[in-house]
Amino acid sequence: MFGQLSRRLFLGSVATAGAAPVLFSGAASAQPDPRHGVHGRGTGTNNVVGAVDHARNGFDPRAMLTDWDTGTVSELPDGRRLREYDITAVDREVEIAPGVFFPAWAYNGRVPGPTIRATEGDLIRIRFANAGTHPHTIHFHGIHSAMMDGVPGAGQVDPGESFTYEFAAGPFGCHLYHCHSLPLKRHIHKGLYGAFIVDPDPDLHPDTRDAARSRLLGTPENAAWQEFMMVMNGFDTNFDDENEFYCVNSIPFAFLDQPIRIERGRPVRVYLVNITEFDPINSFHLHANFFDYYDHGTTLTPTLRTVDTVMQCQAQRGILEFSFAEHEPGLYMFHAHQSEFAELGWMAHFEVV
Ligand SMILES: [Cu+2]
Repeated sequence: MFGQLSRRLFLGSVATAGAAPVLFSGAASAQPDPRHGVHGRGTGTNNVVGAVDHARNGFDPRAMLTDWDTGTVSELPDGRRLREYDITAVDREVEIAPGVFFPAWAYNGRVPGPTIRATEGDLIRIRFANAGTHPHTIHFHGIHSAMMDGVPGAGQVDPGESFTYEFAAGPFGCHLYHCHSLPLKRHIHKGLYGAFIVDPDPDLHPDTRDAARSRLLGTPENAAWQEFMMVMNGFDTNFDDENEFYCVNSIPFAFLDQPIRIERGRPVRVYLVNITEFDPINSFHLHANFFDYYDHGTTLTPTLRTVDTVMQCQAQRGILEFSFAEHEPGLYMFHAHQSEFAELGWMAHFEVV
């Protein structure tokens, strides 16, 4: 079905092909979802038929919204905090859309890899093992020495080998990590990437202490927020250097019919990372509301105020903050504002309750 078709030819063909493993636009026989009107499954909609088996994949895009990995924590002799992680690269088949399997390379078996979350100044120690079939690295976007850069010649790991990366977490912000072996676009697109969040240490930011505490996991100020990790990615399932699917946390439409619940009275913070390969940019557009944006998350005052759309090139990331406190309960869409990406999976709902 996916053979030699480009995604644009593919999109044209499904309208007439009828029985395909994934049906977009019109050919489905399922009943429309009465909760979601035109956006539910059924005739005339943009969606998939059936469901991905998250248990078989071994990861769930919904759990990935909040499954911060704070590592194994201990205290160093000098009083600093040490966070240790074990990350293994594996070859793994992942179901991207119902019945569509992708031969991924994955950190700890998941795409994206674990969301590493630390506090500014913590020592991060990552034991990286390569159980895959190609050389891989972990290249962190952060501050570290040349030896710890995770590129060919500095921390690249052959199959069956291992390497330990070590560096102090910083600067605070919303970052990422990915494999930097060559060819780079294939190693990234195959699934070797993940988010790396560094919370600010409030003691280092006396003038913006309240804002720093609201970002710091474990504080009551942080618990007041509803925080979500969203990694915008895509999948080239026929290896023609174009993506057939676009998503947040790897599964197209994962949050369209099963919206992300928002408690109306609590503010929302989205950690947004774009790792989409092949396309120059991706974007996030929020319906019926506006947000403040912190580019790279490296400031405690917004770099953009009162916007409803932000675009990111590959590896760009940022933090969105918004509130539905003044809104009536209901479904509020968010999606890529490249319409084609939205129709190929990057479309979702918040459900404000
Ligand atoms: Cu790699």
